[in-house]
Amino acid sequence: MLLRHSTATAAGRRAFLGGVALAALTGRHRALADATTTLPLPGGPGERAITTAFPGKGPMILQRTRPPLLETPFEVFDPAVSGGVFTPNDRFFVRWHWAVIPTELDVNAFRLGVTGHVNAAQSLSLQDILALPRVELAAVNQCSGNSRGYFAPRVPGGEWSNGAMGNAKWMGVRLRDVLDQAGVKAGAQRVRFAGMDDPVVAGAPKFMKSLGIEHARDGEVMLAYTMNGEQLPLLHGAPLRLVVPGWYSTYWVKMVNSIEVLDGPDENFWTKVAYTIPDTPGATMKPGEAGVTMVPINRMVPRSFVTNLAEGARVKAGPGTLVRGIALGGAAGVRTVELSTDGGASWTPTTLGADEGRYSFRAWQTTLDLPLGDATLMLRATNTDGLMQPMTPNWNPSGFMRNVIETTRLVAA
Ligand SMILES: Nc1nc2c(c(=O)[nH]1)N[C@H]1C(S)=C(S)[C@@H](COP(=O)(O)O)O[C@H]1N2
Ligand SMILES: [Mo]
Repeated sequence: MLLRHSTATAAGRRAFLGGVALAALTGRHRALADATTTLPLPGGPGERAITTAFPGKGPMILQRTRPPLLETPFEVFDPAVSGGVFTPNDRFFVRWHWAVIPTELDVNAFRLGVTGHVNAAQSLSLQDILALPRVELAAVNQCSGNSRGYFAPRVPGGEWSNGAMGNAKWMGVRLRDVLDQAGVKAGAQRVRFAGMDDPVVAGAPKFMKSLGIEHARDGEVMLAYTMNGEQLPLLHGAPLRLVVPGWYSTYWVKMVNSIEVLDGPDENFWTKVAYTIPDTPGATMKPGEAGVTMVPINRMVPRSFVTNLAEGARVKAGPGTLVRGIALGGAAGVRTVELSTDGGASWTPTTLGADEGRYSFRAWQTTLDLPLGDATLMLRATNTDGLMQPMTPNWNPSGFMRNVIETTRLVAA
């Protein structure tokens, strides 16, 4: 039994946030004895174990056990496999920085502190949170380092393939409404979030992230308590996680129990030093280049993927080859997903699927008429801000923000 429901006094509370336990988090994580997968990472080795040992999770690619780093096997993103553009909770990627993660949650004792540059510091119970207006939004949660394994030259970090992303419907409350309970004072600059997880090593910096005050109060940033209509799983940050639509998931702080309003800059390691990118178009620089200005990572950029045909797949020559997949617009909606079979000389628009909201994955599909022989598909998304995927890969020392046009080689026979 993965989630244990314990004493919860109010029915509403039980419905959303029944007491949960996650004993296996610190327990034995074995990879399945034989199951492995091969990720097509340049420079290899691409061999990874498939694990089913994590609570509430189906088969996942094991990148690291403690703290958990689990990648979504790419076939899960195919709309025909997942029944749409939402990533099932039990296949959603998992990433934590520090290994001390609560394995149990006492819903009655939980308090969310709202402190700092406010009129009246708050200590909010889950009841208080559930009493606020409810909002729901579809949004892609993508790790800054998704696809890092494709960086050349290679950079240190989790060597993810393309599965450190997922799309869910998040329900919760507006961060603005929570901040208004405390009353943000004039002169507030940033809002910093910390969760219930802790470093293993004494003195190591606790994971925290902050947002500018305007962003925090934009009415879109939310504290979510459900994910795809289910209680937020502990691995994904129960009881409350920040959802920052259109921004990389480093900002989507899990198990949030502290919100601190700052009247100055955030000097914490995780905002100031870690998670910075070159302040250049596409966050790109040359390996070893000196004097590059670095800024905190921020908005996501458009990406698109073929999900029904793997690299090297054999298809029938002639008309009628169905190609489909998903795209994300990043910090804006998907405007077009175009396909090229001539190395990018000409592009043909594909047909977009239902619009689930601008921060959601968007399905696309088209049919091809391929001549006999090898074919190379290139796929390019443009977002509603006019931002387009680039032809050449970016590079930066942390392996962030990859969004180059993807190619898929096929054999038509
Ligand atoms: N409390 C806490 N929140 C966190 C992190 C963390 O280490 N601790 N990691 C962040 C990063 S870098 C990522 S990629 C996402 C992963 O979210 P997920 O595990 O729900 O997919 O959580 C973010 N929120
Ligand atoms: Mo991340």
